[in-house]
Amino acid sequence: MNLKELKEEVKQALEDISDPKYLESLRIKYLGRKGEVTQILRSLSKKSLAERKKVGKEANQLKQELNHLFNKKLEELKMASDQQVGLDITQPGARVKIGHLHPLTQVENQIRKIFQDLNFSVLEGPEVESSHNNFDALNIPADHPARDMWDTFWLKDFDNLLLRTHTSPMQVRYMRENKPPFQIIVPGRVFRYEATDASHEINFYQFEGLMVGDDVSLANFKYIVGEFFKRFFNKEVKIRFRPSYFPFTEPSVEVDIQIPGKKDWLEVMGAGLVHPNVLKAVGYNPKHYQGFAFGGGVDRLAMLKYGIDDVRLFYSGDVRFVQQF
Ligand code: FA5
Repeated sequence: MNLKELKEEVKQALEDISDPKYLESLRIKYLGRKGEVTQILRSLSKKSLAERKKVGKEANQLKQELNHLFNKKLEELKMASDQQVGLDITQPGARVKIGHLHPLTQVENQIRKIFQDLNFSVLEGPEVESSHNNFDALNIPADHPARDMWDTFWLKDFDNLLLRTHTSPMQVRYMRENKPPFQIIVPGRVFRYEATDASHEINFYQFEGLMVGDDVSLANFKYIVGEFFKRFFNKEVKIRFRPSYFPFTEPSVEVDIQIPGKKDWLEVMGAGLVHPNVLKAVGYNPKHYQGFAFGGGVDRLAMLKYGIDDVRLFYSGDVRFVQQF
């Protein structure tokens, strides 16, 4: 039988096959160690050089072609049997679960981005602070009743070290090292030694803002917070300033917002013009510089954005909760 006839014979045989086992026996018959094509290639050694060249090339080609035909047929048979057991190989694969950012991280990233777009620099500060930066330099001396506003975790065995109760000490750190004009934002974790409830945690996240220059005013602050909330909630939010008290700002305000379609006003941040005593404590001349500062709660904004009624859910470690974001 010549090579051409052999090829036709195999092609014919393959057409009628439906059993993979039989396919394999056929493959062995032609391409196995003692198979017909293998035999032809083996027998070449006894042939003349010219014939060896010619037949050898053709036989090798045939071997490749047949290999291809057998593989193709095997694929076909596999697919047919998959379909029989109801397997749809065109169905998209099951989605592999990979982790994602915690909702608080997502909200903090959004806050960073919005302020960066408004030309603020983003900085971070240490969670362990000196009582000087957390209180004294912010115009809250040791015997000041306002210290009660921030129940404090003190570090055992370390005099005057504490877990920062707010991000405001970064105002002090930054101003000591830099000269105005500047505008910064400092997101970060803070700690308070207080009982928890639906809107209070013992550790939570704040973002501090500080803008100081020659004549920075509350009007500038009003514009910046307006822009911030509009971009954060993606709609025109109503804003209200209420007189308040913080030792490190004068005047001081609470910022309330009202989301369209909602009745209640919600308190979201404290703010004010930086107190002259704070400017003096960092070596600025209050006659030359003034500015505004604000501190907002990341958790509270995340609650408003997603309609969550208990801050403690963020820290519950319950994947059924975090998976929803
Ligand atoms: C402060 O911490 C001031 N440092 C803010 C400030 C900065 C005022 C700069 C003026 C100038 P207050 O204690 O009100 O203020 O906290 C600010 C925000 O943090 C609150 O509006 C609220 O959104 C959030 N917050 C306060 N306590 C908690 C808590 N226990 N759990 C979750 N969020 C809280």
